[in-house]
Formats: sequence, C-alpha cells, structure tokens
Amino acid sequence: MASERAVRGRLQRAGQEHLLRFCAELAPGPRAALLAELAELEPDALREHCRRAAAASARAPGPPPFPAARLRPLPPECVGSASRADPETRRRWEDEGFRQIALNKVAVLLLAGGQGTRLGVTYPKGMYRVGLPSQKTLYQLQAERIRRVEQLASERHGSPCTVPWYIMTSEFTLGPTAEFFKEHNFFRLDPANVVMFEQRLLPAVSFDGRVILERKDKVAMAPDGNGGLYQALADHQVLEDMARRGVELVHVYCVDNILVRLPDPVFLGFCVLQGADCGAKVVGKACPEEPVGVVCQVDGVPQVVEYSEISPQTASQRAPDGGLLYNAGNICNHFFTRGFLQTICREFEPLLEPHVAVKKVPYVDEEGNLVKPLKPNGIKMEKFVFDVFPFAKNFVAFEVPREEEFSPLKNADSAARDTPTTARRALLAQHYRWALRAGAHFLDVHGAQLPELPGLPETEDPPAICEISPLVSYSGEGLEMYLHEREFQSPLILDVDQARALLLQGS
Ligand code: UD2
Repeated sequence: MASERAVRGRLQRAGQEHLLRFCAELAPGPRAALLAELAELEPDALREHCRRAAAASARAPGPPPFPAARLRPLPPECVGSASRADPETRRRWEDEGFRQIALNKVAVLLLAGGQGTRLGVTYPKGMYRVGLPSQKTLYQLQAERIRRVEQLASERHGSPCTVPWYIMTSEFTLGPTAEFFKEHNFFRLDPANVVMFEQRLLPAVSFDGRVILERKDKVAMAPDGNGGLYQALADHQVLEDMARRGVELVHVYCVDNILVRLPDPVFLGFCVLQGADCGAKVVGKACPEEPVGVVCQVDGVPQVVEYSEISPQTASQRAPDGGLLYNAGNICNHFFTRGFLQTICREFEPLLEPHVAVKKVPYVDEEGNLVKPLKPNGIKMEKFVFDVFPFAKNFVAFEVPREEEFSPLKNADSAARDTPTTARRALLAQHYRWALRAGAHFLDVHGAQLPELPGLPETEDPPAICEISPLVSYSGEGLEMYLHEREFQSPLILDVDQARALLLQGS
C-alpha cells in the first residue's frame, strides 16, 4: 500500500499537495483508496499536465486554433465516393474488402470509453436501446453486423473467417460493458475474439493549475479522449495481439452511430486499392453548425478540424457551387493499417497535442462541502483519435450517403437532433427503403398500398414499421428472396426465424 509520506513527497514535486488536505480525517478504507489513486500519478507528468491546463485556460476562449488562412478543402484526388462511383468500381472495392476479410486480415475497433454525458445515461452508450421493435441495443446491432459480414465473406470465399472485435473502454465503461457482454453470451460471438482494453484517465484541473478533488477521497478524473487509443494500444499490447492473429487492417468507429457499417468491405476495399495507410469516412455536412469535425487540409496536410475549434465564419464559407466549402463531415469512422498504428505508437504518440475542454467539474470546497458549479470551473485535456492523420503517408477520405451510414445518438430526446428518436427513425426508414427496393409492398389496414418515404427520415416515422435483423441483411443485400412481390402489413420484423418462414412459404 502507498504510504502517505511517499505520496506527499510525489505531490510536492508536482505542486499538488493540496490533494491530501482531507486525508487525515478519512476512514481507513477511503484513505487507502485516495492514496492508491494518487500514487498512480507520475509527478513530472502531473506537473506538466497542470502547467499546460493552466496555460490553456489563460488563452481561453481565444481565437480558434485553426484560422481560415491555414485551411483548404481536401484535394479531389484523395477523396472517393460510394455514391458517385460507377457500379463496376464499387463492386471492385467491395470484392477486395471481402477478400481481405476472408483472409482474416481485418479487425474492427470500437471507441467506447466516453461517458455519454450529453445523452445523460449513467451506463455505457452501447447498452442503450433507442426503442426499436426488437429492443436491440447498439452493442447488439454491432455484434450482429460483424457476424453477418463474417458469414458473407466466408460464403464468398468458401472458408470460415473471423473479424476480431477490439473494444476500448475506460474506468467508467469497462465493468458494465464486460458484464453486459457476458449476460448476453457475447451475442453469440466467440469471447476469444472480443478483446476489451482500457484507456487511461487524466485529472481535471482548475484554471489556476490545481488538480480538482471531486470528493474528499477522490480526484476528479476523466478519460483522456478517444485519442487515448494510441497510449492504450501500447499499454495493453493490443497491436501484438493483432499481429498474432494476422490482422493487417483496422476499421475504427465510435459507439453511437446506429447506422454504422462494420466492418465495411466497400470502405476497406477502397482504402486497400488506393494503397492508403489511413482513411476517414465522411458525409456531407447537414448544416454549417452541425457538431462534426471537418476533414480538410491544415497547412497542406490532411487533418480534422473539430467542431469546437472552427469559427462559425469558416464553417459557413461557401464553395463556388454554393455548397459548404468545408463540407466533408467526420463521422468518427476510420481506417488504419496495423503498420501505421505501430508507427504512431512507437514514434508519434507523444507529439499529439491535447485539446482543451472547459467544463463544469463538481468539487469539494475548502470546508469540505460538495459543490456542483453553475459555471465552468475546470479544464479537461483530451487527445483526439484523428490527430494522427498528419502522419499518414497516404491519406484518403471516402464519402458515403448520410441516410445510409450516419445517424449518431448524442442527446436525450429533449434535443432537436441526434436523439434516440432520430436514430430509431433513421434505422427504420433505411429498412423500409431496403424492403421496397427488394420488391415488398406495404398495405394499410384497408389493403391500400403505402407510399415511399414521404418526408425526411429524421422528422417523420416511415409509413410502415419494418425492422430487418443485421443477421438477415447487412446493407440491404439478399432481401429479394424473402420480400419480392409480397404484401405486408406493419409491422414487419424480419429476423432469422421470420426470414426462414418466408422462404418456406415461398417454396
Ligand atoms: C466525434 C468526433 C467528431 C464527429 C462526431 C460524429 C472526435 C474527437 N470527434 O465527436 O469530429 O465526427 O464524433 O459523431 O472523434 N470516446 C472514447 N474515449 C474518450 C472520449 C470518447 O472512447 O475519452 C469515444 C466515445 O465513446 C465515442 C467516440 O469516442 O464512441 C466519440 O466521442 P464523442 O461522442 O465524445 O465525440 P463527439 O460527438 O464530440
């Protein structure tokens, strides 16, 4: 156990001795917990962390770090498009992606260490149900997509294959996520192919450079951002695990996009055939103020400028065709080769500059009272997953249609956008479109045919409820054999059993 004397010495070195001010009055259990937590903080790194935070707060709010003069849109030669490519090219990309998957060279990596503060839930976002008829959670949808892609790749290439699923968690999400997967029998994936690992936490710091105590016996800690990925990969030898499995290509994504395609053979194939070491999927931005980063060039090098770091004027700039000049919206969906990740972890991770977020951080005051501040009082420092893009030798972006691939769950239903309702509608509208395309007819209670989608998928429910299990179709493929020239009434829940029943009826 860490002795108070040793811990005090380390904190003095870091200039943070105030963290022990309630230590003497704590019961033995909480006291030991506090000392253990403080003993983990490396004094020189802590001193530097606090210095940087205080310096950043002195600059805040300051001008955006990326003035317009440094920015350019991406050059067209490094951007591919799923919707504008001709069918033959698209098929080539998809074939290549499936080939790599069938060779067991592909892994997916989920960033799931965030705290879901905006959504306002106390459990990991992946466990959230948006109210689908099947009651599936985000984690279950993702697990089933992985299983379906494994099946499709195996069928195409005639041998079984595996897509390992790496899940980065944090202290806040690891326990409940691991428990949830066990409770659900890993959604019938082999647990040996689901690898969870934990990112680090960093202390929140006041504007004058002092680490904040959240309780008398607890430091206010927060995950070190989704760019904590690179440190976490090194901490837990994850790249070595990938190497042992023969994984060469890694499809990284964030937890809250209900439409996420993972792994996506088309995106993977495009990146591989372009010889890319690093890539990002993008969608056209919905409006200038949409909270997504923009993928662009900064000083001639590919980078993402985060929504919190771009000025409203730059975000609203128009291109000659009238569209947004910075229109390539980042959807936190990235491609990396294992070699690229290795180079980042070995050489460049220490060069990644943390970003500063000014937040309201609950704290104990000098008298030991718990305070929930009404105004921001602290700084959290985070690294961003995309900050490695400037180190790529061959960066590509891949544009995909929003209605097929992006509907994030960020906010509670009281907000106007990116809510459980908009996410549910986006998925059900997509499945309704797929069913119509496969030749299904939906009838109302009087037997009259229901129309195609009348409005924007985010603002209205589709005319009929249709939910298709990812185990039956991953991206709308193969539905004709169940649905062609058949009539249905709402709701149509096309799960594996229903699909089998429809096949039997048809034969
Ligand atoms: C992210 C992107 C933003 C845009 C948007 C689209 C980053 C830094 N920003 O913004 O550019 O693409 O998504 O939806 O990628 N996470 C961790 N550890 C952490 C913090 C976050 O794993 O310490 C995960 C989190 O669980 C989620 C993902 O990273 O899966 C994105 O995090 P977020 O929802 O906080 O990011 P957001 O919406 O601000």
